[in-house]
Amino acid sequence: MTPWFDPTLIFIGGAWRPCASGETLPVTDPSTGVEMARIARGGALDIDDAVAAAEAALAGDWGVMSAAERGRILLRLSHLVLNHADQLAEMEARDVGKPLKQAHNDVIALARYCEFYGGAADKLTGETIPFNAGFTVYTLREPHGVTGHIIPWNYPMQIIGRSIGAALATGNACVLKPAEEACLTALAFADLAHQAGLPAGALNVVPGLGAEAGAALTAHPAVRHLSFTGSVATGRRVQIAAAENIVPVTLELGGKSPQLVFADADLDKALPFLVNGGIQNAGQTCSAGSRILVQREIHDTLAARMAEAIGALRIAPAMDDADIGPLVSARQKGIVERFLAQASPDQILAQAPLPDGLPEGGNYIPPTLIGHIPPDHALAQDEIFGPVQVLIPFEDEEDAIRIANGTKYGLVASIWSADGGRQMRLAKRLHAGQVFLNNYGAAGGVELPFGGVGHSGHGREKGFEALYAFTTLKTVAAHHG
Ligand code: TXE
Repeated sequence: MTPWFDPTLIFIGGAWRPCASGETLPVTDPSTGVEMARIARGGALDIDDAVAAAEAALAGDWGVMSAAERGRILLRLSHLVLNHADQLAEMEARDVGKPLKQAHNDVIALARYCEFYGGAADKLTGETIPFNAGFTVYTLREPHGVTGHIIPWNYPMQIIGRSIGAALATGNACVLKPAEEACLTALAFADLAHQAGLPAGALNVVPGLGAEAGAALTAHPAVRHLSFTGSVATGRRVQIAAAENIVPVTLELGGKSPQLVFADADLDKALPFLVNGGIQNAGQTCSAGSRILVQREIHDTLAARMAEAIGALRIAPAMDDADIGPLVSARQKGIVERFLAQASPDQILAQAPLPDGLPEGGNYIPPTLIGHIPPDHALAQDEIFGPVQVLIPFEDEEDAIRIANGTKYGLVASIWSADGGRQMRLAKRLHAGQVFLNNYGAAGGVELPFGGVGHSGHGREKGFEALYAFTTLKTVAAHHG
């Protein structure tokens, strides 16, 4: 698969060009370990140019474009994404190792974000405020200006859709720094946005290393909003950089999300969600349901059923479209292997064997269920970001809540139970930005506000909430006597 654009270039001011250093970085196919392309090693000079191009767009056509017209561009972009679905899905599958079907789902989600935010662009309104006699007071929702977007490698298209879609709908001009492991679909998206009629400079894409292009973007004084999805450690750096320039920041930093399974749960319905919540995208999902908390009386039954389901999972290179592909990089594989090494043999409740014939250089990890560990064990506390789940028993509601809320994270959670009262009671008490009752993930729902508490971050993306995050509110008070 050869991209229809030159991936060694960066996209600034509506045009392709080499990065200032002229250097490139390798793109490795995670399924095989073989180099498949090269991308630009953008740096501080390129970020300066990208920010200048974004400022020029705001001072030009983009800055005065009506909300309705911005929406139409996003709707055209949505169609273009769908028209290129097969190419985008294959590009992503080869680039990050996700099974082709999952990559296709990501394309559909990207198109849906463009559709949702395209439709919403001209629906965001201010309000009039009753005030003293002789005054008329109203509010205006205005774009921040230049926005910086730092994107990870696990769901590049979905995260670009939710972040760039909302920022463009509200009239910001964006500088996007994709993850060094996953730049191809970001560049493709910029090209499609250009084809859709997005004015030059409204979206600029600078691939490069986090410590170089990423750090330069977060430190740039003309960037007026930062959105970041990634690790807690880098998120902390991004927030510090934002503090230096006094700009708002949205952080989505992953989690260790619990799924609470009570003895009265419909296990037939729950089982696919319990397993898939942990292994989807080889577990490299911020909202992975990686902690299964189960009421003690059904612990052994659930352990046996999960072991059976995990044992039947198919693992293969991304383009073979099995249940699980490789992890994104040898580095990520190393992180997960180090976690797995902390489990003793009697703590491995289930592990799907890796099939014969997998390419030698691929980053494959067998899906694994771990048990017989205390809730404060590192395997039950830390984000592993691989196809590894832990199973922990609880006694009753109090115990379940104590364990569920007992990590530094709080992104999502689910409750599996037939008792409606219990669902309502516990949904209020869970530390999480989203709670699912007898389901997991709500099929991704682009309409649903998403974000965390605690070390999972702050601010909300997706849905209408994101439009508020990408605007600043101005109050106008007119005294007319
Ligand atoms: O993340 P980083 P990494 C978690 C997951 C994973 C761990 C490490 O647990 O094992 O993070 O992954 C850019 N200034 N998540 O190292 O470093 C970088 O180029 C500005 C959870 O890949 O956070 C990339 O674009 N930017 C997560 C992005 O930050 C910098 C998704 C993410 O990289 C930078 C990914 C810097 N100094 C990993 N350093 C989720 N929430 O879904 C790096 N970057």
